[in-house]
Amino acid sequence: MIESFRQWKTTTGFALLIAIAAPAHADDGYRLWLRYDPVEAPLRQDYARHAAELVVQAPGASAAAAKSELERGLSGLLKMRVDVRAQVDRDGAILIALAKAPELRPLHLATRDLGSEGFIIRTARVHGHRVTLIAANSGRGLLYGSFALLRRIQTRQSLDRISVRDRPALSLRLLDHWDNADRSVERGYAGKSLWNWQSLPLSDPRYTDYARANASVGINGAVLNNVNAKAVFLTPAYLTKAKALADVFRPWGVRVYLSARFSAPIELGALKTADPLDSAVRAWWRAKADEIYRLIPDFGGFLVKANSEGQPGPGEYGRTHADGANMLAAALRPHGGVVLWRAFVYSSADVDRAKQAYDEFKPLDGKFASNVIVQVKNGPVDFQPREPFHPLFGAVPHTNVALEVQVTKEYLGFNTHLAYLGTMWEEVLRSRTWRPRPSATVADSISAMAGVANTGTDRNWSGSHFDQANWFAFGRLAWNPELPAQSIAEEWTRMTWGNDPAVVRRVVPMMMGSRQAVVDYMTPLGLAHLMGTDHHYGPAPWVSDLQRPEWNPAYYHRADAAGIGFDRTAKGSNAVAQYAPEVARRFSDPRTVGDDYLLWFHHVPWDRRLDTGRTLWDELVRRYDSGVERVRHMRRDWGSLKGHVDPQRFDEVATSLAIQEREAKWWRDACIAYFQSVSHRPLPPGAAPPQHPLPYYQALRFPDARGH
Ligand code: BDP
Repeated sequence: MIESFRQWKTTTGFALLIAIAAPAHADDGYRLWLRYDPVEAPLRQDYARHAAELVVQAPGASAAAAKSELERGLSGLLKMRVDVRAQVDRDGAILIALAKAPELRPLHLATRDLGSEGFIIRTARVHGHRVTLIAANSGRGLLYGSFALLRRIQTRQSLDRISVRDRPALSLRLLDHWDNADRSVERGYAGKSLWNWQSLPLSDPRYTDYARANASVGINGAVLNNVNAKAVFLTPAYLTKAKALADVFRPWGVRVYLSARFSAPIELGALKTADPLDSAVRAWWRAKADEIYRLIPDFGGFLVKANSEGQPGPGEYGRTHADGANMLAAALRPHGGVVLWRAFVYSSADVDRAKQAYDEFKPLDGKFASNVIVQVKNGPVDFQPREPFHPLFGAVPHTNVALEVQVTKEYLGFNTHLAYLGTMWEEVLRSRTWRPRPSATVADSISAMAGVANTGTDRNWSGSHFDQANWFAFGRLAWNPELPAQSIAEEWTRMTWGNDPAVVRRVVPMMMGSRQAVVDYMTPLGLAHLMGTDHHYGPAPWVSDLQRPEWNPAYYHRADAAGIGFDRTAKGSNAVAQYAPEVARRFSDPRTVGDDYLLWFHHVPWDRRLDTGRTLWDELVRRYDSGVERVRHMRRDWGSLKGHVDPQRFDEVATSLAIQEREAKWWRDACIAYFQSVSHRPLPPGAAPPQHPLPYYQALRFPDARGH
């Protein structure tokens, strides 16, 4: 479903830089990657030649937003006020115009394939003058083009003879906020919810800045409330609040969606049932949809978590996910809305939690209405530091599928551990599903991407400066799943930390290796879910006595005297059979599965010799050590940037990295101590011995004991 439509220039296109004075002022990170600090002279004069005036020839709120962002951005970057004119009357103008504008007719632009969000940026002659033209079929396209132009200046790429043609590969690029009415955020590590439900519909300038940030990376929708939904969000009072947000977001191309509680007809409508085939229930949802669209004419639709972790759903009435989703889809259809129906389901009944979503949803392929999108987490379990791709990707060709990823780092060290997730999502998007054709990837099988947001009221929005990169990378990848994670990291670094070559040279490799570091010190070689079961923060591989089997870390690692890992081959749970035969074959064989997923699919004897020449036990210990080692290097590399980065942000990152190093050791030592108690193997020579005996770690409780 993705059209290949790339305009990515490799990083070699970045302009070379001259020495930059060390930034001295304090900075709290509020401006995100939209900092617009002055370009250094003489490059600034060069860019200024391309901004002799700004001419906007397009009506509407999004074109006005584009204009205001360009004025803001250019005045910051170029340290001058840019003249705004009605007509191009000199060389060096920036002209923003709808493709159908009469001025552009002589250019014969081909814009049909740009759709409603794509844009062109190119050098052109208009009224006899040399201009930089941003053209699109809609105001939103112009807005995205304007951000793309600013990004080029922010990353010091040349505007001479520019020729860019771009459009999003996926039509829906959404942030899912797991925000509650009391402003708490489920799995939020950046303060409270951005939405002040108490004072809404009163506005707040931060709502606009949120929408600007999203627009700058192409995010075009926001689900306002938690998937563990409360019916209150569908009451008239809350819909009025949602409308206020929708009104602020609209010029920036961001539509509002709501998580809908499936049992709302009972809770709000006093009906006896929420059975999706009941006519009164259907009428209730129709009336609710009509009411919403009267307030929010471009409302995006509903996100639904049903029959999952205690949420109500059609299963209670003996109906399928398709029955439930289609009922809501019918209510939204007249208004153009969609239903995002989550496939995150599991229960203790199954021998392998990883299998349940596929088992429930695969038979429903072709049964979902055309405005239903089944939203599938990247892996079959739950946002672990590393999982293989979810077997539903590519397996349901007659169903619209969205990829759900978690921007907030619930299982990757919250906001204190630095982990750039661009590499993780690149890995998922590029995974070959072999279905429906051998070359098919996860990216080919999706029409939407949703990211569980990491935003909150912290001044830096995301709880740490580097977590902003994950918001940024999510948007960039949802726009173009083929973008390399490294290029995105470099863009973000230049926009966020500046173009000082010393900074770019250090920060980009730090980011690129950071997620693997977390994998190695938490869950190496395909292990998963070794963390504390309620907070999901610190190590707890010893937990095995919780009431539901799949809540226990021991359920996932299955360590015993013989070995470690979850046998998902035909001899075990046979989860491998859910993949295409080519993939299943590779995953089934411990010699071909690869280190990354070894213990995800296999129970491996401790003394089995791996490709590396080491035994499994020795390799495991080595991975834990190397995770800690990488963090140590990140700290050192960051430390070398003192004076190259403003002091406040420098110190904050340095403090987080110190926490991360301490906690990486905590993870390593606790896991090794535990696995050693099971395997009874000696530590390999050179390995760091755990600092404490096992009972010490087992007694640690988060968060009070985090300062160990
Ligand atoms: C789990 C989270 C839980 C969410 C659930 C979900 O721990 O808070 O409600 O995912 O995705 O990872 O619904």
